[in-house]
Amino acid sequence: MAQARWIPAYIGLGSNLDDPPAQVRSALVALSELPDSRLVTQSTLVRNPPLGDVAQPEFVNAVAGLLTRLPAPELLGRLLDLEARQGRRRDTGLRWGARRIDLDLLVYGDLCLNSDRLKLPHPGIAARNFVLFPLLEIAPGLDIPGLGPVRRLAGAADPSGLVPVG
Ligand code: A4P
Ligand code: MG
Repeated sequence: MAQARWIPAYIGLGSNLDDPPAQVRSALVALSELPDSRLVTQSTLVRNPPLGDVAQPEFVNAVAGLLTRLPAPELLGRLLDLEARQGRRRDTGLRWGARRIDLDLLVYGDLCLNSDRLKLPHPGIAARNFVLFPLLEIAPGLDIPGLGPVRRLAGAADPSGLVPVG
């Protein structure tokens, strides 16, 4: 059920399969249609190399800022539902193919949680330039609970490798 208060929430979007810019844009449209929520702002899309040891195509990432009256677990449930709806395709007609979109709940107001199902703020933020610089773009005054000002975190990160999608 919707809460009485609007909470600022930030969502990280990532795709590296099946026309990533189009995947990210269509997820942004889906975010704009969430119930009891308003999509307030969205960052530039950035191409960037994959983080981690797995050999895989480059990613396109972005961050969106919402105001929402959905409780955090319900918002997460909606994001997982959008991933499932958008993120699978029939490749052989029998099998479901790879996920095309990753939606992470980065920050939800000043909430800090550490359950398996929902960790807040998202544990990857401080180590991910493809999250920090888009966040800095849309919310330069943001103070990430437990981590500090996004301006300081981005100041310590390396923006090389992030290429705006034209
Ligand atoms: N979960 C807990 N907390 C959260 C939260 N704050 N937001 C749980 C979202 N989900 C959260 O997620 C698995 C479970 O995490 C969910 O069921 C939820 O209950 P998932 O998205 O299905 O799993 P995943 O994508 O394999 O894990 P994760 O941690 O999202 O993957 P990563 O670490 O994001 O790795 N390189 C670049 N350049 N850009 C990328 O976007 N992404 C990955 C994916 C690797 N390298 C990348 C990028
Ligand atoms: Mg994820």
